[in-house]
Amino acid sequence: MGFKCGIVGLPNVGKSTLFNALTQTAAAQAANYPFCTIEPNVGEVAVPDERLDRLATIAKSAEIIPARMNFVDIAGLVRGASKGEGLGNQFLANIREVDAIVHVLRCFEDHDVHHVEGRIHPFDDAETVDTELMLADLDSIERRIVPIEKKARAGEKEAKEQLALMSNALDLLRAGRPARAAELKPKEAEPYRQLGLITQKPVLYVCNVDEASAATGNPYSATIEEKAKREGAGCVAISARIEEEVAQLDASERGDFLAHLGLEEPGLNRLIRAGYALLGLITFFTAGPKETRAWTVTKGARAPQAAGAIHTDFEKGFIRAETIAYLDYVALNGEAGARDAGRMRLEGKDYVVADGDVMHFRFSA
Ligand SMILES: Nc1nc2c(ncn2[C@@H]2O[C@H](COP(=O)(O)OP(=O)(O)O)[C@@H](O)[C@H]2O)c(=O)[nH]1
Ligand SMILES: [Mg+2]
Repeated sequence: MGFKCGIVGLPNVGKSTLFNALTQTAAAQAANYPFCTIEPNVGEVAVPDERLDRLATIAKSAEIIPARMNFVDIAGLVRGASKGEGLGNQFLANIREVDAIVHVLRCFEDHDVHHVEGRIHPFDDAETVDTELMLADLDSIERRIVPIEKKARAGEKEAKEQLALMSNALDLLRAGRPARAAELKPKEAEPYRQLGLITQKPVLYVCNVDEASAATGNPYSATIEEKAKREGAGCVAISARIEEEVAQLDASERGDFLAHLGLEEPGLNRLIRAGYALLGLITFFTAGPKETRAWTVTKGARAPQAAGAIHTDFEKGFIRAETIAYLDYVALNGEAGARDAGRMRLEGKDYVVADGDVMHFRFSA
């Protein structure tokens, strides 16, 4: 499965440092589960979820298999990228492929690390990046809209609908607003997404702060947090430097190192979870003696689709899903306890899966 978050930002803000920390951590965990690096700039990471450990203890599982997602280190975003500057065209091709955008902003001062604009100002940096992305979208829509207009004038119904959505995006972009600001009817959401606009993809700001501010953020990151709130975007403050160091430590050394910095867990865990949520993904579990495993579905998925995440046969022959909410499973000490207490539900094909459901599928082969 290929849910991907693309890491973007101006040069020297810490994208590759962050990406390397992410993949090193994943490589360190690779002993536990099958792992692959797809391409040098694409890394697959496990989604940290403490519920897995609790379920595995109760189910006495031999193995734990976490959910996974991908991060892509997308290089080449500079002023003018939308017009092909720097690695412009390749940059645009790479970013069109991802499902969500992780936008890294430099919120640390360090005279040894050159800033492309010569000053630390994450808010302005964000605008510079946003502007490039909006220009790229504007260019793409303006090129594609002409033939659609012709078809719409000729009375083609589908073209008319598409034209309306394109015009909607065009108005926003011309007003300097991202395509994701569109107010859509539910049935328009999917065709709008199909337009493939970069600024329609959900965004998460990552404030790369100095080491001393890793636990609290700093005044720079505060400006971005406010911006994110206004836009309904996600925001995480992190120190890429620290994450790089943490990634190189043994699991046994990590706890002390993090505690010393006032952190409960690596910032990467927060980043990965935020990325997962940004992609609109939720987790359901299967738990048994062999393994406890996290599975991924998009929010709103129904029980047969969840079954299909495990095996297509499960989806085709779906009969019902024995479902226990995570909290019930833990409180009642597992499947037998939950069943006895009447907390195991038999759900049918219209059931919308809830995050944390522990599921067992009945199907006919
Ligand atoms: N002081 C400090 N330097 C950092 C931090 N993150 C990255 N750097 C340095 O900034 C430079 C550029 O980082 P890099 O990850 O290659 O940036 P990219 O161009 O966005 O991929 C490197 O020399 C990093 O060591 C940080 O959190 N603090
Ligand atoms: Mg880089």
